[in-house]
This record gives sequence, structure tokens and C-alpha cells, in this order.
Amino acid sequence: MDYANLISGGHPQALPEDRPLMNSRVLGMVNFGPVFQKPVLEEGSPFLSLRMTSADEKGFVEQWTAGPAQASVSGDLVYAHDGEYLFCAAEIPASERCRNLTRETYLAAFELMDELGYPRLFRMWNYIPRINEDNADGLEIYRDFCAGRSEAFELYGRRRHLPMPAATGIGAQGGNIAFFFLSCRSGRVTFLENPRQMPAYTYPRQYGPRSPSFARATCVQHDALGVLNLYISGTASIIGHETVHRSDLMRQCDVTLENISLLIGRDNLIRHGIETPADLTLRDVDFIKVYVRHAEDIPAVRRRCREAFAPHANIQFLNADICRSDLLVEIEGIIT
Ligand code: 3HB
Repeated sequence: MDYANLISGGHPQALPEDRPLMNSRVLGMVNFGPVFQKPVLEEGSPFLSLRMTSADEKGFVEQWTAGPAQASVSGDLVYAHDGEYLFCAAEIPASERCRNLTRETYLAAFELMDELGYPRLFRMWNYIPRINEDNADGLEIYRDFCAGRSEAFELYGRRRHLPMPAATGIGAQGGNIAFFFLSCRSGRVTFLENPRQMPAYTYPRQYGPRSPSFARATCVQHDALGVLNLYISGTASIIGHETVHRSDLMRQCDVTLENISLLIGRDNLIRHGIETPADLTLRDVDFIKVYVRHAEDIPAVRRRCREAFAPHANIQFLNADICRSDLLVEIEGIIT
């Protein structure tokens, strides 16, 4: 699968007018800009706009492309698929508590994957406004969201085994909760954990009524094509299950980068039965998103990330709240 991160002032790249409506190579587009718009089909492709910047920031558009794709809408789900990959985006409508609608929307998404024949869910992104604020019952919105998501995995899992994918769960500056995900038909998928982090789905009760449902990374392999892609979840300054270096931005950056290095390092890949021709390091990570809680911290985080990642790596920095109020930075990326 190709991944193109188009920088176009917060608006999708103009698409050629002669593009056949049902034969686009665009599986989905996500705008990281100043305005939220629920997923729609735009020019025949799924398009979601997240409020992730202030009004005067440029933002960027992420475009997922694959083979000739068919796009459609089913209830709240907007999706496209090409025979191997499914991209799907959804909004979770606003309510005083999001648990039930999160569960129902997730279940609808799982059913769509099943119906269309793309059961191997490998990467999800969840954007959650007011993530660290309380809902109507005094429960943090992220924890409320996690409860509904976890129920969806549990309920669906009774029918068909569905391992938890790599994911991101991060704040948005407005709009409604929205998610998008990628699943595939025949790729070999392996879900990775980090040797020095407790799996998030086994976090103790202190972090909420139900644990977050995600793996630390997913490896997707198409052996016949010689393709190996590694999707790294949102990663932060957590060791075991605890946040470390609570108010120290640079130390949080360093632990986060170390966590990614350990996750993608040879020992951990071998532990998960994955063989790569060469050792993977931070220099191999691309399509990076860095979420920074305080806008004024972005320059320092940018400098640190520019040193750590390859000079040609595509890195986007976003000012966003992170799922735990003591986390200051979170980093995700892809190795292709
Ligand atoms: C999540 O809840 O899906 C999640 C949250 C994070 C990092 C990765 C995944 O802060």
C-alpha cells in the first residue's frame, strides 16, 4: 500500500477531472486542519476532516492510495476498498457519554470488514475532542471511549477472533469523535508488544473501567510481493504501565524514542517471529506524527525528532492533548 502525505494547505489535493468515479486509487483522505467535517464521499473517495490545528495554521492532508478502489457509504461508515485493503472512516455522534455509541459504531465497522471480506484489522486512529475532560458522569472522556471500544472488541470476539490492532487515541481541538482504520484481506499480520511496556489491554483498573484496546505495532507482510510494513502505534513515555518523567518534556521525548527503538529492534521482532533483511532503527521510520500537548513545546520536540529520525522522513507536528493528562508528547510512524 502506498501512503502519501500531501502538504496542501489543509485542503485535499485537487484531483484530476477525468478521474473515473468508481476506479480511483484513493482509498481515503484525512485532512488535519482547522475544521471538523464528518466523513463523506468527496469526488468518489472517503474524506474526513479533523480539527487538529488552529484557524491560522496550514495543516496537511493524508492520502491513502492502493489499487483501483470502490467507495461507498453504509450508515455512519464511509469506506473504499480495492480487493486487498479496506479504508473506513466514521464519526461517533456527540453525546453526554460516548460509551454506547462508540461500541455500536465500532461493531458496525467490524461487521463491515467481515461482510466485505477484509477481516484483518491492522491500524486504527481515534481522534477524541476533550479527551482529558470528564463526561456527564465525571468519567474522563478517554476512559468512557475505551469502555465502549473494549466492549465492541469483546462482543465481536465472541463471534470471530479479532486481535487488537496498532492504534492511536489522541485529542482533537473540536468536532466529534472520529476514527478511521485500515484492514486487509490476505496480508500476514502480526501484532507486536513492547518488551518494557505492559500490553495496554492489560493495564490495571486505575486507568479506567476498561483497558485501552490496542497493540503497540502491527507488521503487515505480503510475502509474494516482498512487502513488509510496520505500523507503530502512538507511543509515549510509559514504562510498565506508568508514565515516567511527569513534567520533563525532553526526558519524555527520549523515553518515547527509546520505546520505539525497542519495539522495532531486532530482538523484539524475532520475539514476534518477524525476520527483516536488516536491523530496523528510528532512521527507518517515516510518515511520523508527533503530538505535543503544549504548543510552545513544539520547537524543542521538533529539534529532538529531527536529530532522531532520518533527514528525509516526513514528520508532522500537531498540538494535541494526549490520552493521559501527564503525558506531554506522543509519536507514531510507519516503516515501509
Ligand atoms: C488508544 O487508545 O488507541 C491509544 C492511545 C494512545 C496511544 C496509542 C493508542 O495514547
